Amino acid sequence: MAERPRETSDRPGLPPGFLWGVSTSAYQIEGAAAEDGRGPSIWDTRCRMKGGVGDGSTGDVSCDHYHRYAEDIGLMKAIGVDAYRFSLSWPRLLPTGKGPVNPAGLDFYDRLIDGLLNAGIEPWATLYHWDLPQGLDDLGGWTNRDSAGWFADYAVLVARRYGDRVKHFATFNEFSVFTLFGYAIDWAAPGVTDRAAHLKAIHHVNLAHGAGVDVLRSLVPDVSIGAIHNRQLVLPEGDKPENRAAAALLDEHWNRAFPDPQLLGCYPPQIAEAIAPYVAAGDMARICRPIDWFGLNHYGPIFAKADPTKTWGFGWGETPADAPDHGVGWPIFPEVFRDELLELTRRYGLPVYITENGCGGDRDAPDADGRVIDGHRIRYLEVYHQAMRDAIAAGADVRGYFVWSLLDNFEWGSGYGQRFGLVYVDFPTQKRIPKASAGWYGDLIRKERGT
Ligand code: IFM
Repeated sequence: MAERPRETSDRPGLPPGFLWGVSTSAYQIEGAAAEDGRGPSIWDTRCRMKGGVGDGSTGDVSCDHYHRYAEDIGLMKAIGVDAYRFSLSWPRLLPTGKGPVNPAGLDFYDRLIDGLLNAGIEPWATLYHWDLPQGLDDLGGWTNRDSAGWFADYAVLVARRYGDRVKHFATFNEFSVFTLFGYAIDWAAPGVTDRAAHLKAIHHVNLAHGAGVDVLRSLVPDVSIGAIHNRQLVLPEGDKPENRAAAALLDEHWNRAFPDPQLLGCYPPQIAEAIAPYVAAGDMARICRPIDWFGLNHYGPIFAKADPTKTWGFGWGETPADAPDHGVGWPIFPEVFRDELLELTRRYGLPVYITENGCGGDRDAPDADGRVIDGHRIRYLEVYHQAMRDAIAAGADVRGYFVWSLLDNFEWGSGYGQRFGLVYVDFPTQKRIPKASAGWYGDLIRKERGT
């Protein structure tokens, strides 16, 4: 289905039917990790490895969304969002990744989807947000070429079960983050650091994406399919030639290793050369399948430097000390966001949904009156919102915006140290407190809709 503008009319400046949402992911909020037949994922394994997660925490309970989903839908309704982007937990549906299905897991997403629809909130489902079933990692995970077929079978299950009610699907979330951090830099599960493994993972995930698109297209009537990419400008630390070369290679890995083959049919030049041994005849056509929208996750630019000790010879550089702060307390670059939106429209020609943008940090806490006043997050969102409007005014085809995230949650390698939520979660009691930013976002949505 071609992505069409929705039919309501909004304030001048935004396209009609502009969509406002919030995003989360399964492992980061659901908890109930060993409940009702869910199998382990590679993140359950990593959380149990020494040093796997900075604060030694796990997603075992997290926000307990598995049990509190109805309350969380109520929070979204109170904010007034149009759509909720969540991910399905593959190991909750297929505990070992393939083979027997878990009926209780299927039922959970029925309840969630029905609850959203009853609340007037559109469900946007992502098939994969990093929680590969451990049973599949035991078979090589994404380094195994069969992984594309495993993913396609999982997509069939999802499409048949939920495709009557869910019409917006994304295949993967942030392809390059989980492959680069998981197979080249040991910052994410499964914690491999090997060039060949990384190249195979890139190619097989691309094949899985293509296979998933075909499944969704053939089984879900009126489906709208996207893929969600992290894209951030990569700048060299300082001006040394080796840092410029590092930035160019990181740019290929971070920004182009997935959207270019999926949407233009080719790998960027340095990766193309390295990955050639793993590309079989016909693969590029399997990867480059028509989709309906580009999902952009964007937070800010990244800085690269040469580091010969690392798998690809690049490492993360320092942000310049004089980088603009905009009153948020850490450097932000909204003009980079504006330019990225324009570049996406030009390069790939697809409608863009901003599927993640938001502000983390470790300073949110209830005040003496029990309120969480997160002025820094409001400032960040205001500035990025204006940058999005500037991009749209200059011709970027942006159709919607999702804040990351609804809830404070398990922030991967940082554990619970980084809070990104519009809603504060007191993890020991599971009490939810909408932060000042939740009120701000609701007001913005109403103002933009003119309601
Ligand atoms: O929490 C993550 C999310 O899972 C993927 N995008 C970035 C977020 C903040 O780091």
